[in-house]
Amino acid sequence: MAAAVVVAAVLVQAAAPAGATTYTVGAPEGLWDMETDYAEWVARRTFHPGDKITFTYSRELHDVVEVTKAGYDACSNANNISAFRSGNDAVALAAVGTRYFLCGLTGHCDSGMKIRIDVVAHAAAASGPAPAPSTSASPPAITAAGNVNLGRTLGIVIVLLHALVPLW
Ligand SMILES: [Cu+2]
Repeated sequence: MAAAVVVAAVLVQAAAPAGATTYTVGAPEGLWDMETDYAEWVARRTFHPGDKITFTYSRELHDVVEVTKAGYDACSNANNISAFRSGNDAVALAAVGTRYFLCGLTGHCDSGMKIRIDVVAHAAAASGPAPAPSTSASPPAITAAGNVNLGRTLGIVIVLLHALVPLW
C-alpha cells in the first residue's frame, strides 16, 4: 500500500505538474525584443512539461513564430508551425522536446530575436511515462517484507494508472 501511494504521488506529479511554472520570455531583465540575449536567458532556466512561456511585446513591433530547427537555423518562417500576434502569447510546453521560436519581422531573427527551448523531463520521471509501471512493480526495498500485498498493490497501481492515463 505504501508503494502504491508513493507511485501514485510520483505519477500525479508527472501527469499534473503541481510545480508548473510560467516564464515570461526575456524577463525580468528583458522581454521579447531586439536586445535580450535569449541563449543566455535560456541557459539560466530549466523547462519541464507543463510549464508555459509567455511572449510579451508590442504587436506593432514584433510577432512570434514557432518554427522547425531548420527554420530556426536559417531564420526562416516559410514552414512555420504556428504564429502568434497578440502581444501577450502564452505557449504551453506540453511535452519533452525542443521548441524553436523567432520573430517573423524582417531582420529581427537575424539580429538575434530567436529562442530555443529545451523541455526536459521532471527528475522524478526522467525515464518517461512508459517505463514507470515496471519501476513501480519492483521496488525490492519496500515489498521485501510485504510480498503478500504485492498482488493487491499491483492492482491498485493498475487502477491508478487507468485513472491517470486520461490526464496525459
Ligand atoms: Cu521582432
